[in-house]
Amino acid sequence: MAKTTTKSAKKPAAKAATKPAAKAATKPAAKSSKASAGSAAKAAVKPAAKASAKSARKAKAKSPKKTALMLSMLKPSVNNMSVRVFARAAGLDHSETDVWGHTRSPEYMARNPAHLTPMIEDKGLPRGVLWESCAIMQYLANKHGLEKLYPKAPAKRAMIDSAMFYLIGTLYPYVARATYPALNFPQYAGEVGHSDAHPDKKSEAQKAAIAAIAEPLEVFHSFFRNGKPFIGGKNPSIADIRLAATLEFLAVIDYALPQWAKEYMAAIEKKLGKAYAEPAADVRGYIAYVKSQAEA
Ligand SMILES: N[C@@H](CCC(=O)N[C@@H](CS)C(=O)NCC(=O)O)C(=O)O
Repeated sequence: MAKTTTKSAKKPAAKAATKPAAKAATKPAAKSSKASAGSAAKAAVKPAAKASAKSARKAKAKSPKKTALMLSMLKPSVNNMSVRVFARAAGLDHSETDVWGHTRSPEYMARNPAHLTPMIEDKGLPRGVLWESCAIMQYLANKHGLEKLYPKAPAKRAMIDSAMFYLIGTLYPYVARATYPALNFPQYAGEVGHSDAHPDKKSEAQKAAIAAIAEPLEVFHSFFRNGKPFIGGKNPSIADIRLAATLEFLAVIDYALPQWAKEYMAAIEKKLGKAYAEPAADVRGYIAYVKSQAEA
């Protein structure tokens, strides 16, 4: 059975913004999700025990328990939610450390000069760490042979990669411009929202981004899903996890999702169960918190 342990970095900075989200998630996150990869690894270890000592050692080395995954994350973030959902859906034993307020500390920056989360630590990696949500999911899916989440056949895999790159390069910047002001997240340098432009100009830029979301959204529906329940086909792939998590942020601006998107998100949550619901509760808890603050 795969385990998820959640640790918190000790600084008080973590408290303010993550408090409601943390409350919602600490309890269920401590519980484990079903271990597809974990049990697959177990099954592999059993017969290996009968075989030679060498192959038994080899099988053991492949066990996720031996290579327990360490994930540095921020609970309110959908970039992080993607990897947190993935790790649970894949049944990977892992520990999560909430690094709110620590990403620019000298210790963190020494390991990750991009100061980004999600970040995993893994001895097999040339620099010991890996960031970028999609790269993390691709790496772990490759490493653990998780073909259901990330197909191996080149043409099928290319579609998953295309959907994820399209999301990161096109859809996500619109979502960030549209939602970050409401989420109280800093905008990227160069954005109108980051500048000292008049509030009307910022609001104009936000409205333009909100209007721009519809087109890529429809591309995911009509092109990537193409009549299938998920981009991955019958089952959600890593691209589906990444898309559904991204769409969670739109609740903060009460974005009117098309019906298909509502049904799609519900279908992913139904299919992945707690693996999706637990990390989603953190994002939703944070959104409920900022919305209640805005109304107060
Ligand atoms: N494209 C990246 C985006 C990662 C990202 O923007 N992470 C933010 C949280 S949403 C972060 O860690 N920011 C902390 C910082 O920059 O110090 C991914 O998908 O992982």
